[in-house]
Amino acid sequence: MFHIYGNPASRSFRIYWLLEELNLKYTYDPISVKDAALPDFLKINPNAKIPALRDGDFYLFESAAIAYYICEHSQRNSILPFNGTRERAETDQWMFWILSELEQPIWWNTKNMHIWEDGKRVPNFTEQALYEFSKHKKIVSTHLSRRDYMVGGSFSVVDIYCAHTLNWAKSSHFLTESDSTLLKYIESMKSRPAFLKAKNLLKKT
Ligand SMILES: N[C@@H](CCC(=O)N[C@@H](CS)C(=O)NCC(=O)O)C(=O)O
Repeated sequence: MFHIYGNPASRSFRIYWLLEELNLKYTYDPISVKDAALPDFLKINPNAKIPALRDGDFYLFESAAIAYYICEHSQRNSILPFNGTRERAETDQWMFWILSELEQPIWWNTKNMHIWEDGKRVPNFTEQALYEFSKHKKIVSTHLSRRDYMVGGSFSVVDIYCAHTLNWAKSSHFLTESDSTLLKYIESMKSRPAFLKAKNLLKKT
């Protein structure tokens, strides 16, 4: 059984959504972003960040590493294509791109707007973040204008990461009505039963 430390208003949601897609059992161990800095949690993730996973006496941090670990356990090629295939290489390409490119301007903007204390904030930072994001937005929008899913012809772990990140961009006002391809994609991913199940389940806790 997987134990997931986190909370739904964070990147942890990606993991709950994945577990629901795979119909795997897990426990939800709620921890706030603030409490992630407490000494007991630092033993689990020295970065003071969520999510983190426990599987027996094994601990893991970094949401994508956690997602891959869970996918590998499921042995389901459609959610994470098997190693050595071209689809797997494309999966890795998009996963690394989402985390290192697409997500970063949104994340740094969130830090600047909501996380850092007043003295640390950089004026007009949103403008720079939007500029960077708009370059990435074009790439993903062009890609999705020709297909329903990020890789291959079916839903995979990349769609969880991409839709979650784009939805974060939307709530940060980084998307406008003219981003119809991306907005349509987000809505389609959010209508998946597993997404709704994760959302409802976590609402109750
Ligand atoms: N690259 C990490 C990022 C984790 C992360 O930054 N999580 C946020 C919540 S979504 C957090 O715990 N932030 C606390 C902080 O930055 O102090 C991952 O994908 O797991």
